Parts: sequence; C-alpha cells; structure tokens
Amino acid sequence: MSGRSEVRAFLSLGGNLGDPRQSMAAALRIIDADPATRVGAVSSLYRTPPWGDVVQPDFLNCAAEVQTRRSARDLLELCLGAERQLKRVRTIPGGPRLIDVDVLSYGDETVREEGLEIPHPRMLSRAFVLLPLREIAPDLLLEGRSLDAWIATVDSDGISVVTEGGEWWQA
Ligand code: PH2
Ligand code: MG
Ligand code: MG
Repeated sequence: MSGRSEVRAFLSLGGNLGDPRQSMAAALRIIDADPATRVGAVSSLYRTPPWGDVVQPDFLNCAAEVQTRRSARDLLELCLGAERQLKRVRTIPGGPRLIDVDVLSYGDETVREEGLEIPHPRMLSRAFVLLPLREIAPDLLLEGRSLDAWIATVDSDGISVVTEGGEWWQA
C-alpha cells in the first residue's frame, strides 16, 4: 500500500439518530487516524430533510475530501470500519441511522463492483450530497457537468447550515 500514490476522494457523511454531529466528527477522526489516509477539506454541517420514502427525522450531513493511498475498496472498508466502531446497526434500508459514511468519488475512477459503485450512483439526485460537496469542491465536474448545474436539477428545499465552516469535527 505504501508504494501507491495519493488519490483524492470525496466522502458523504450523515446520520439522524443519537448525536449525529458527534458520530460524524468521530468517524472523520477515525478516518484521519488511518496511516494511509488524511482528511482535507470538510464542509459545514447541514441539516437536511430525509430523502426517500421512509418517514424519519431530519439528518445532519456533510462532505469531506480525503487524500488516500488506499485502493477504492480499502477506502470503503475504512469507512465501514468507522461505522462499525461507532456501533452502527443496519436495520431498514434507507432508514434511520447513527452514522453513514459513503464514498462518493475516488480520483476520476469509475468502479461498478458488488458492494462498491463509484461515483456513487445516487449522488447526482441528492441535494444533501451535492450542496455540501459544492462547498469544498466548487470546480468538481461530475459526468462533465458542474455541481452548480447538477444542483439546479434537484430539490434543495429545507436544507440549512447548522454549523458554518469545516472545523466542527476537530476535537
Ligand atoms: N441517507 C439515506 C436516506 N435518506 N436523507 C438525508 N437527508 N440524508 C441522508 O444522509 C440520507 C437520507 C440513506 O443513505
Ligand atoms: Mg448513504
Ligand atoms: Mg452507506
């Protein structure tokens, strides 16, 4: 792993049970403590209405940039390990959760494997992913279009910033 050069990846974090701010901060600290990965820019913390068909509380969401020498699969494992360490239990698909850490992109690679799809297949239709991501990567192109262009196609109603700036996760 040490021979591999660094790749810039983007993560989406969220949660709507317990203390999601603490869980998201703890997840980012776990990821940053990995010897092959460091957390770069982190977005403000956003409150977002639940997306999808499950009736559930509002979420907190953010986006984070990481630089990593892990492969895409190993980066996902790091994120899932952080979820496990924070005692995430998987119940209803798309339902309430303490913490969710998704890999949105990994360099400019496309991966379509069992359990690992990068870019994340549903990110382009989700304002709770796109708004935080634009804050830290305003020039990122997804499928050749800017985040501004994608955001113009989604419903951003009800989304607000609860903690401005990218420092909220640091101890
Ligand atoms: N995650 C989901 C389902 N719905 N809605 C919001 N606002 N934020 C999320 O992180 C979220 C969701 C499943 O991953
Ligand atoms: Mg998710
Ligand atoms: Mg997930």
